[in-house]
Amino acid sequence: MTAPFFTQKDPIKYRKGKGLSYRWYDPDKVVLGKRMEEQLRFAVCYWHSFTWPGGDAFGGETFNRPWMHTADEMEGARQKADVAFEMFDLLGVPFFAFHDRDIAPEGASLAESNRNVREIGELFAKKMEKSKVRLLWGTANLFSNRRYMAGAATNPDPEVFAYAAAQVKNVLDLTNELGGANYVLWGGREGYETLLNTDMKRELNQLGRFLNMVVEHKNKIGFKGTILIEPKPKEPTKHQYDFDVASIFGMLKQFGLENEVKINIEQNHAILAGHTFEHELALATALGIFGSIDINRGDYLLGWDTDQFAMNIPEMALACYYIFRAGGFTTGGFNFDAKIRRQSIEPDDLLEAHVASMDACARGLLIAEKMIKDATLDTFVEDRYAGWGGKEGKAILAGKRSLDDLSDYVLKKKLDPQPKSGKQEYLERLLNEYL
Ligand code: XUL
Ligand code: CO
Repeated sequence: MTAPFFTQKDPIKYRKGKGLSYRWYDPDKVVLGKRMEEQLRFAVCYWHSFTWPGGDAFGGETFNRPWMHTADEMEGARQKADVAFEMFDLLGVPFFAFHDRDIAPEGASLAESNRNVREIGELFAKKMEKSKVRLLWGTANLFSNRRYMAGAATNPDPEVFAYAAAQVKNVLDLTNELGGANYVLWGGREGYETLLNTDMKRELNQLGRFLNMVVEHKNKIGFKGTILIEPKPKEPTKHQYDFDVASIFGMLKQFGLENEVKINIEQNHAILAGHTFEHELALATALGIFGSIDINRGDYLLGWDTDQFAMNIPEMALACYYIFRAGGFTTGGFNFDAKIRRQSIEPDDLLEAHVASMDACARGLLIAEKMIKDATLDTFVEDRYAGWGGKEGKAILAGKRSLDDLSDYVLKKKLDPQPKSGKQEYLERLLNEYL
């Protein structure tokens, strides 16, 4: 018996109770027209919290979780589910997210692996009857097994493509049955290690076909959730095709999927792509393909995906500003794709991490609310483009002016447009006032 695993016994509440409490995350507080819980839609991720053993490139397991050392792996998977639901209920989070291989061991054949995933899926369904936690998204792990070393959908071998498709079918069906709000595709190894052995045109077409098959299956089974793609520029491969929001948008257009698929943006991946988190958020909302986020933080001094719990309040404020000024989430949410450090070996460190990061996000939301309500920033940006609301500006955008027309216009009016200050330092001071 693994549960109770945590020393914390009482559900964690806003500024109440013994032990841990939320200082800022008040689920019932109405922010920008909705309860905080409904705005932020927090999800615990199964993989980092319960399946990652604490290893790094130089050393193995540090956590010694009991469910990772059972003689019967399925017994371990059931114990892990007990602990996961214990944590969901202690935190009071509204959602969780999983990969097929985090929740159940891979079997000797796909049929056995599918059965293992389904058995744990049934256990989830039973536990969800007693818990308020819902499924934010499911996904298939198409990157750990060696069969996927050269990619899943972009593999040179169509049998690997078929295997990946079969795995996705099983998890998409399960996600649908569990009432999941989304299904995520992260192209773990959809990229290349060396161009010397790679036919990029072929691989991109394979990826396009795969994505279309996922959407076709979603429609066939009547899945009401959103299909999301998660960009990441590199790691594990040298170059990944789903590099960032801009390149995914191009791909979706190419494959005719721009109205079918949305994006799950991860903070750490944005940084690896050389962008800020808010750049990716602002672009996705501008293009109408914003779906959800994986919330964590990278280390600005390290060039890899450290997946630390997000704690930086100014960063969360800006992220929330761009998410909520565009209306916030529909099916998406804040998924904690974050892991505690490998020295954080006490069970309650998992709770501390989530509580601290939920508070940081809640503070970010409260700051964003001030920024949105006050609207000084928005008004400044609107004024900056005010000229486009005039007769000529409108005519240009409506396609009613040619280069000839504009040349005549400038010459006739003797135009000599004067530059205006971009006021960056004023805007940065303004931002600091809200914090
Ligand atoms: C990997 C990553 C994934 C996806 C889901 O960097 O972020 O865990 O979130 O496969
Ligand atoms: Co992620």
